Amino acid sequence: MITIALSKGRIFEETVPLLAAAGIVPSEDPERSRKLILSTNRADVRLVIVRASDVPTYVQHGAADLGVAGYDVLLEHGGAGLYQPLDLEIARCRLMVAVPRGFDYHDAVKQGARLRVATKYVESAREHFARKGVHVDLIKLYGSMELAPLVGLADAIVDLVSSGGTLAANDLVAVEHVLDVSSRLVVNQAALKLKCAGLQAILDAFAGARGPAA
Ligand code: PRT
Ligand code: MG
Repeated sequence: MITIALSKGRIFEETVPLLAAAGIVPSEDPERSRKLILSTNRADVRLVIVRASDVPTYVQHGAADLGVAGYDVLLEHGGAGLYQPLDLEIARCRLMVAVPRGFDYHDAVKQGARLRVATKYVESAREHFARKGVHVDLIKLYGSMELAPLVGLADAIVDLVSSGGTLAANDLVAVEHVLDVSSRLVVNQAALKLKCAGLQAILDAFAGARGPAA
C-alpha cells in the first residue's frame, strides 16, 4: 500500500492532475466528504487528508510515504527525514514583509528601529531579518496575520501573498520580498528504499506532468 498525504484546498486541487498522470484517481472529493482516508481507483494507493502544515510530519514518521507541501511549510518543519526530489511548481506565491499603508518601513529600518513582526513563518522570518541586519521581535501567530498591525499587535507582518487582494483589503502594502514559494513532493526516506518501484513510478509521472521548470 502506498499512502499519499495531501491538504484540502489549493494543494489537493492542483495535485489532482499530477495524480491522474500517475493513473491515480481519488474516489471522493475531500471538500464534500468528511473522511480523512480516501481510497482511489488503485487498490494499492490511498490518500490521507491532513492540515497543510502537518504533511511533513506524517511523511517524516512514515505514516504517509509521499506528500505535497509548500516550501514555506517545509522551511518551518526543517525537512528532517524527508527526501525532496521534485518542485511541483504548484500553489505558487511569495513570502513578503507587509506594513500598514503610510508606515515607512525602509526608513524605520534605516533608523535602526526594533520592529515587532507577526508571522506564522518564524523560521523564515528570523533568517530573513538576520540576513538583512534588521532588529525584530517576532510574534508567532497561526492565522489572520493581516489583522495584527491593524490592532497594534505588530508593526509589520511576514505572510504569503498571491493575488495581493488580502493585503489590499486590509490597507497593507508589501515592502520586501522574502522568498518565492511553490509546493514540493516529499518522500519518506525509508519508504523510498522499501517501496522503490511503486514510488519511483509515481515520482516519474509527477515529474513528467508538472509545469515547465522555473
Ligand atoms: O488553511 P490552513 O490553516 O489549514 O493551512 P494553510 O493556510 O497552510 O493551508 P492552505 O491550503 O491555505 O495553503 C497550503 C499552501 O498553499 C501554503 O503552504 C502555501 O505554500 C500555498 N499558498 C499559495 C498559499 C497561498 N498561495 C496564499 N495566498 N497559502 C496561503 N495563502 C494565503 C495567505 O496566507 C494570505 O492569507 O492567502 C492569503 C493571501 O492571498 P491573496 O491572493 O489575497 O494575496
Ligand atoms: Mg489557509
